[in-house]
Amino acid sequence: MSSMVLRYTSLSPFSRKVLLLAIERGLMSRLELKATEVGTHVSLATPAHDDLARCAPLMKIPVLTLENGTSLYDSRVICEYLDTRHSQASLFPISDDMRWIALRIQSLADGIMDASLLCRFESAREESKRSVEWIDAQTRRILQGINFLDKDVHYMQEPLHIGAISAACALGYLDFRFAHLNWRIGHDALAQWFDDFSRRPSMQRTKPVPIVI
Ligand SMILES: N[C@@H](CCC(=O)N[C@@H](CS)C(=O)NCC(=O)O)C(=O)O
Repeated sequence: MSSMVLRYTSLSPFSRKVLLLAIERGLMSRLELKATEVGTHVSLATPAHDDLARCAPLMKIPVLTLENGTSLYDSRVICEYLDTRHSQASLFPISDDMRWIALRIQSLADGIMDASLLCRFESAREESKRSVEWIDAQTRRILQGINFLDKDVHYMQEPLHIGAISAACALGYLDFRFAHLNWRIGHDALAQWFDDFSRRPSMQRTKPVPIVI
């Protein structure tokens, strides 16, 4: 059987969202994984990036190329598509109330990841060019986002949905790159939820591991 190609990186929280969904719904054997480095630390002028640009003009990962050659982005679209490719319970709730809550949690978690990546990119700039105000503004978004996720935690219990998956990716990324923010302080319910959620085999399998050079 031909497979779908997922361009991703193992440290990307948005790629992790897609991988979590694929593992949770038994789709991994249908994905061919193609590691594609992006970010300020890599030049975008390589053949791999020309290849990425041909299927995704914004040159961000994850990107999913289907068997018929169509490429899908971003992670929200890919997750929603993959959710149509299994026969287990959908990860996008259909009951009105829960659907909008799950999608809202996904948006908030994605926003926390966006703000975190912006912080990382800015922090990687030379000190003389770096804007502390910009980093502070993104950090404020992250912290306010965590406050709201903590209030929404009762919506993140079973059955599993895309909001919970996204929130886990955002918190996992904060643990990985922003440990100094100590997001658990003052957010006991969220911290407990995340510790329980992190025991899932899908979370263990996709845990980011720092690259030692
Ligand atoms: N909204 C996008 C965000 C994807 C994103 O920001 N991916 C990062 C890696 S985690 C990336 O490719 N960054 C490269 C860049 O911004 O140049 C999604 O949900 O997939």
